[in-house]
Amino acid sequence: PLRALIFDVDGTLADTERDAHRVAFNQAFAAAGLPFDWDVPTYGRYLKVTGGKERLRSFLNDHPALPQLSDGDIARIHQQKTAYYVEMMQAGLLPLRPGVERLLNAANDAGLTLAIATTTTPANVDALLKSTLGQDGSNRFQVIGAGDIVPHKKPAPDIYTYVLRQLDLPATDGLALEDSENGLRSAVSAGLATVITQTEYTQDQDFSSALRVLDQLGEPHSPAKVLQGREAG
Ligand code: XBP
Ligand code: MG
Repeated sequence: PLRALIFDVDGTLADTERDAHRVAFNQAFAAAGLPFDWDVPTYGRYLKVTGGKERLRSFLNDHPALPQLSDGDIARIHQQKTAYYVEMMQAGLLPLRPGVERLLNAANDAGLTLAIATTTTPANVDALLKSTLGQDGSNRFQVIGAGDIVPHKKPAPDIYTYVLRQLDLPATDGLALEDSENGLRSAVSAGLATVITQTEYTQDQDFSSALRVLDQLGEPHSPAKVLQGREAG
């Protein structure tokens, strides 16, 4: 039976990548005096690498003419990036995606357990949940699996396996909500059925192993849907 919903954060709970994570990285690069930044398409390409520190390392590996950084430098720049990201969340400008809060409430009313499985740094999750769901936003989730607590980030199954173990549930009792192919591969490898809500960055990815692929969780008659319907003619 279905007992738990396990949510990814970035791209699933909120559209954080383009206008928050990417911008925070660029602020941290500028503050460190680094001679590069990430435009929207470049960031999209490097989203294939999950984890902010891992993403920066991969970018530098691909650009040998740029100044190369030690692991310590990357960790410091990434800490600064996290601080900028948390500031952005505290400013409260980034909403949850359409329908997310309604689904959280409905799941809660139905007696389902809520949990989080994400690659992102815990401070980022906490700041997003506080700014969108209120001071006790994090308490709505029984388990929050985030960041470096497991050895291998998505698409490895580790973070979902960790969360299931903490919940003491078999994968057949859970449903994962994801926005990306890396996230889908992680959840499916852990044995979870997965619903995808696509984003601008992930809409062309391979979701053939998903239970369902949706453009969003919003109300069937939400303005966005109506407008899309009109565009489609
Ligand atoms: C999210 C990520 C993260 C964020 C940045 O993937 O890949 O790297 O972009 O977070 P998912 P940090 O949605 O699949 O969990 O900079 O804190 O690593
Ligand atoms: Mg995601």
